[in-house]
Amino acid sequence: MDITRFFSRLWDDYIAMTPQASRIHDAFVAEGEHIVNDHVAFRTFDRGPLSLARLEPHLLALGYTPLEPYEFREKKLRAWGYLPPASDQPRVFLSELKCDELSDEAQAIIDGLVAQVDPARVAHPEVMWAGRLWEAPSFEAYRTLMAESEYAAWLSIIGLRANHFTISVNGLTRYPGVEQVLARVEALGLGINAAGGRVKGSPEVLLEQGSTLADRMPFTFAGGRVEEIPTCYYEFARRYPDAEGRLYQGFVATSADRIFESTDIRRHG
Ligand code: OOG
Ligand code: NI
Repeated sequence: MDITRFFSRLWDDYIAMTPQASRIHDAFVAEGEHIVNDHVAFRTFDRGPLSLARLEPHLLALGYTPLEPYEFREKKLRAWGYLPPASDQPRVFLSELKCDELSDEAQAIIDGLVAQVDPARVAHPEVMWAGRLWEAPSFEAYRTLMAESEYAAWLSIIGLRANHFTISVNGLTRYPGVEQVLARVEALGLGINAAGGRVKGSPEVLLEQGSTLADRMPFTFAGGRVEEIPTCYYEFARRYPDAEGRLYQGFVATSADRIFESTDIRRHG
């Protein structure tokens, strides 16, 4: 699949899950801004047919290059950053849950989910926005995962898709920094993820980032219980040039650690 079509399909799925993203995007476009995507991110389980290693070939087929790994010990995650074939295409952040580090009970729940994935579907690039490839879990199973990993609980109901797109603040003309962008987004009535501060990172680490609190929608769990759950969010990133004058291309683990929390139930109260 051609990279433009890949991102257009990915975007369509994302805005269907994340109406706030359309509102934000359209508000900046209405001011005359041209939106450039800094990066998109995906989450997955390191178990079964959807592991990072099984998904990575889709990125390589689009022309992406692995940049470097990142480790999130406390959140039991590992990730890789990927560079696009052309500088006007988004970078990719792909993370996976280290399932071995969860309790036997949580692992059994995850095994039950990934066992339902048809490996044939994983062979197609469309899998990257396939969403949930298993039956809805019960609210009890969701709560069990939640007690050990917000990421696991989120993934069990949302599935594989872009969990955020990221507007490049460098690409905006009317907004000098991430905080000014966050203030504009807040003026639309949307919540900002303040974990670790509204703006994460600094010019010293060559990357500043901020994000919304994830959108919400009602979800029907197995057995019929309906609860409002966090879906996906929007991020804003500003990159700085390194000592050689080249724009920093990587991610920053300490910032990413708090960006993950944009989908946390506890951040939403
Ligand atoms: C990814 C969080 C990290 C970044 O830009 O550092 C991230 C996620 O929420 O899955 O996107
Ligand atoms: Ni991000």
